[in-house]
Amino acid sequence: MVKLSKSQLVRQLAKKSFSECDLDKDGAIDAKELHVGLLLVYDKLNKSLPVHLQPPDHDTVQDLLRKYDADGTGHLDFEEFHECVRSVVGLNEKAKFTDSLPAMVLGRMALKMAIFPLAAVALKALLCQVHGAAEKVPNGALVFGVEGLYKVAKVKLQR
Ligand SMILES: [Ca+2]
Repeated sequence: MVKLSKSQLVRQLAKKSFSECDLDKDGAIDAKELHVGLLLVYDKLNKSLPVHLQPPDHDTVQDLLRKYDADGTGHLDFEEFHECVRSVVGLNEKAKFTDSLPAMVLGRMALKMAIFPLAAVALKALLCQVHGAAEKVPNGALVFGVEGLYKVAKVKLQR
């Protein structure tokens, strides 16, 4: 079997996604097609990852399209789409890695793995001061509780 380099793999992935996204088969990806394609990617990631990534909204997709639409046609041809995919997976030297999906996933995982347990420990220390029984509450339950509170707070903030 021929071993493909990372960029060759990404090019293959981009080719496959391109034909999947190009719903009207006109050989270009417009804003609507790009949005549908990205929602599918995020849906797949959210199903297989222990964290939730916020899928891009309409404005983010418009920005993305403008950024990679090198010739200003209002849609992406395959080469433009390929550049876009390379950025999304963190392979594009011209784009910031922090904007890529792996960076986002790592960021969210780090948040889940570090921030929530830390908050849970702080909460437990606080509860123990107020009420000794908190000592018996398992840390896992507190992490779960803190994460739940965080989600509720985030939903409220977004409104
Ligand atoms: Ca199209």
